[in-house]
Amino acid sequence: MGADTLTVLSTDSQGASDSDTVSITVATGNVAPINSVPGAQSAVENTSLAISSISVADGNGDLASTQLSVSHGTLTVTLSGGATISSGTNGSGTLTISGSQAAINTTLASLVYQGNVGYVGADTLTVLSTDSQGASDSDTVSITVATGNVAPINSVPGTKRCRNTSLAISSISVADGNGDLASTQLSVSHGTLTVTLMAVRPSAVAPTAAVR
Ligand SMILES: [Ca+2]
Ligand SMILES: [Ca+2]
Repeated sequence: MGADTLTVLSTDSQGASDSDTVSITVATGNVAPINSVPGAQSAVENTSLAISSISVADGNGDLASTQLSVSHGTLTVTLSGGATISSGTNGSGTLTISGSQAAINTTLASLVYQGNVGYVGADTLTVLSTDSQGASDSDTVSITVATGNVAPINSVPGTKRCRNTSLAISSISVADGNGDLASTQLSVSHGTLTVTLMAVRPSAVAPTAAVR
């Protein structure tokens, strides 16, 4: 690529001649944009996740837009450098960022994903970049949305009565919705508590407690 010159030299049988030149400019051929995307992402239910490492480059500098879309959440960017949302809506499941390559990349660096309310499972972020001549590159980023934390819930019986005798209280249990129960503390003010330690199921503790 670059400049070239075509020279035309015509000569007759007596040596008279004419020479002319034609300037030729060889332009760069179009190349498609190339996305750079991160590996699989892990999100938590009802919690936003910044995904800042997406960028795009076009070898001949004519990037036009980058479309982002997910199926089970919303995408939000902060527009900068003159970038605009040319299609879709900021804060929705799909949006297209248009502008210069620098503006698109600065805007992409601000991307935040959040799964739909209560959504737990797999999602896919699709990144589709297109240049002014219609060449494009499409990549995907896997997102796994895990269950958010929920507090343990105790189950306890109603009022218990006893007098100078031990009392078995066998109907206390506890459950944690996302299975990360760590401990259960039991206490009384005017007696003692005794439990028999045993193999414990992850979601339920059923001690034998006695108040004396
Ligand atoms: Ca191009
Ligand atoms: Ca929990």
